[in-house]
Amino acid sequence: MIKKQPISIIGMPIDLGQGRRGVDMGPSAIRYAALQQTICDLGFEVEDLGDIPIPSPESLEISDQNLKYLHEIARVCEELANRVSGVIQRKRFPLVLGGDHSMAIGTVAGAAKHYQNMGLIWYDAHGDLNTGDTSPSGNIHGMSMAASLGIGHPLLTHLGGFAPKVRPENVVLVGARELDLGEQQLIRDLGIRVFTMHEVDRLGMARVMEETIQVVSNGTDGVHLSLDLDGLDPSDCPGVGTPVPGGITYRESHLAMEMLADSGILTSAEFVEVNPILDQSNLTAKVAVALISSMLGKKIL
Ligand code: B3U
Ligand code: MN
Ligand code: MN
Repeated sequence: MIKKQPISIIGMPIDLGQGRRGVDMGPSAIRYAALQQTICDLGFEVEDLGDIPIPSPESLEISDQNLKYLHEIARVCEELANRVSGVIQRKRFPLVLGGDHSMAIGTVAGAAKHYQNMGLIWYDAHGDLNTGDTSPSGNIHGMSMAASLGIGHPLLTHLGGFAPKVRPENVVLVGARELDLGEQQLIRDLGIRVFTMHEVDRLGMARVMEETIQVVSNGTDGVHLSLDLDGLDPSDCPGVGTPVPGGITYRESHLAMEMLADSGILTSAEFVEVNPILDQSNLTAKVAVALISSMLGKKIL
């Protein structure tokens, strides 16, 4: 990221990619946690472009149980991709707030268009590497990384008119601790770099991030951070739809964001899966804002 590049906030209040209501309020919750003022206080010029309009699940019908709300998700992700692309075109840094993780299909599509080869950091308890054929749930938020790699339904993989968005050799998954069988197979087949909690514990977050930064910046001209708050431990981030115990701590996550800030490699970012209905006093949104501060280079001294 160019130092003090102007920032554009985009809200993506989508909950169609998973089964629990409330994650559509994630962008509001993050704004309520004083996101804009916090970024402003760090010395950045910042604008808020508002939310992408999303239909509510009550107004829709599920036509395919293996790919729930496929057409609606593809349509709103296309809009998000256009919005993200417009921000980058104006030489600004897109900061997208979610919303369930299906939205990454749009964010990644809009960003990847601007780079010859984009790196991708996927900070998550899950792999999001399912397809309609391997998914145990049919929820598209568990398919967005696969779609970005060009695997899955063409409406998702070819969003924005090109595929794939990223190459397996420039993608890293950090914090994984729940992977379905099909996801494990895909990781092996593609040789995707994964730092499970085993590696986080064993190597420490400093080493994990050093290696992550290397992989995503090797031969790339842009790097996107897709941070699912369920990557953190549920004790730090209880407001998520699918909490998994044994996660990355608050401190480790700050270190990770600070190392990304120091590296200067990020060209776009999204913070997703904040569900204030399941939260305790908006804690998860507050953590999101704190991590965004570190990602933007906040220093203690
Ligand atoms: N892997 C499971 C569960 C899941 C994925 N992402 C989240 N949960 N948040 C699935 O449904 O694909
Ligand atoms: Mn996810
Ligand atoms: Mn997750």
